[in-house]
Amino acid sequence: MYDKNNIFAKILRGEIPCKKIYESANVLAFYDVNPQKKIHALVIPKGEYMDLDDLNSKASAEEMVELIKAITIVAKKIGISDLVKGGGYRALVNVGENGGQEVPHLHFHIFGGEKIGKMVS
Ligand code: DGP
Repeated sequence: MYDKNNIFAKILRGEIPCKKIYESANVLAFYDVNPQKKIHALVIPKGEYMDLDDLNSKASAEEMVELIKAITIVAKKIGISDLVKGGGYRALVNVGENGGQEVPHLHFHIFGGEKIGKMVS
């Protein structure tokens, strides 16, 4: 069951501040409070989805498309998407305990601004 008191639900309700990068009808993107790389952003759906499976079974096609599109919009906005200018980034989702998910609201991590290194460590 979705936990309405998770930290991202609080950010979405405006109860906790965030450094906002981008917002649309169904998506919010902001900087990670504990960056793991030089640039570390998070892209989340506004809908109450715990993980990818939850999104897949409950979200509209419009919400899904908007979420995926937001990754590229955000990467462009924070200046890490232009490959000619040395950009490039990694987008990833942690799912569940084995996947290392800590916050139970679906989120895409976007890492960039430097070489991101090994895919899995
Ligand atoms: P994950 O391990 O995939 O669930 O990643 C959760 C991320 O959320 C982690 O990188 C730290 C970030 N985070 C946790 N609390 C906050 C917060 O209050 N604000 C922001 N901006 N990020 C947070």
